[in-house]
Amino acid sequence: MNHRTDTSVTVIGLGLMGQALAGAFLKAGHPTTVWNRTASKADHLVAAGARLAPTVGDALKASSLTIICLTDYQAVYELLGAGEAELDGTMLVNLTSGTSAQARQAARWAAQRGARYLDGAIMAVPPAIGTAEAVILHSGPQADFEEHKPALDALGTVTYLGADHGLASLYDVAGLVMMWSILNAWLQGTALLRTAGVDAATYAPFARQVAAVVAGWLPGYAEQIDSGSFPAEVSALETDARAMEHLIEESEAVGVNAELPRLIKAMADRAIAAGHGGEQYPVLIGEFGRPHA
Ligand code: FVH
Repeated sequence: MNHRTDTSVTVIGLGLMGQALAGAFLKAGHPTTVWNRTASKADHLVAAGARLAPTVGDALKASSLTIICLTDYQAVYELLGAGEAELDGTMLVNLTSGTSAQARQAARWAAQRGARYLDGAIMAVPPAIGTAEAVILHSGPQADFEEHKPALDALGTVTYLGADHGLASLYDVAGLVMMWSILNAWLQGTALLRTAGVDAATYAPFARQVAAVVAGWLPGYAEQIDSGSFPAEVSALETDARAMEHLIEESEAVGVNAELPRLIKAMADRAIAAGHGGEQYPVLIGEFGRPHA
């Protein structure tokens, strides 16, 4: 990664993630100021060269760029909304996890106080911070992102998503649903195979192969969704639904949990009832794109 090391940076919030963020800035050579409610969490960072600000207000004044990473947005308001935190003229990058609505609200809140604001989402665990493996998403004014990207690069693979402050949080949850869906599907398959004495390690390479094949379908399926046309080029939804029934029957017969298979089939059944049985699987976007009554 290409780092410019002269930018002074403040990190507010030294939980597991904030400590990793501050550590990465220090490692890249940035003069780094830190602040945390529980000051002792800064000890090893101070030993590594960080400056511990006596107050959050001092921390905000110390640098041209402030990263904040707290438990949630409520904590951000509690901390930065307190009298001593002067936000006017600061550049805030909020890497606290939340929803898109919370991010947009925080952007308005910051603007009312004269701060420049980028929202962000971290798709990595603390040990990955500072490596290319750490994907860090940003949204908000592009000029602010471009100006501070050389410093933000110290944290990992930083990506700009667009001016809408909510985008980073939306991509974050979109990534989470991919992660949990893949893991849940693998766990369902593992539970089924264990009833026949096949262990998880034996199934894992096969599951990985299936996941890779399905991932390869995504660009073509995305074209169908974006065009709103779902011709059954390889399989119709009603054919898939029959296989879903096998999955439910098998799960019940061998005594494993059938909740996930039933949910999958219920969504397909609704689309079929609405007349989409002859179309291809991505037609289910209609079911995902609205609340379940
Ligand atoms: N850790 C991870 O793997 C994930 C990866 C994906 C993104 N997250 C998000 O990062 C945010 C912080 O997570 P964390 O792991 O650092 O969390 P903690 O170790 O629990 O640290 C929480 C920090 O927040 C401070 N804090 C909480 N409430 C307040 C408050 N009212 N005023 C001031 N500071 C507050 C807390 O301070 P202290 O307890 O040490 O005094 C910690 O610094 C989070 O959004 C994850 O979803 C991490």
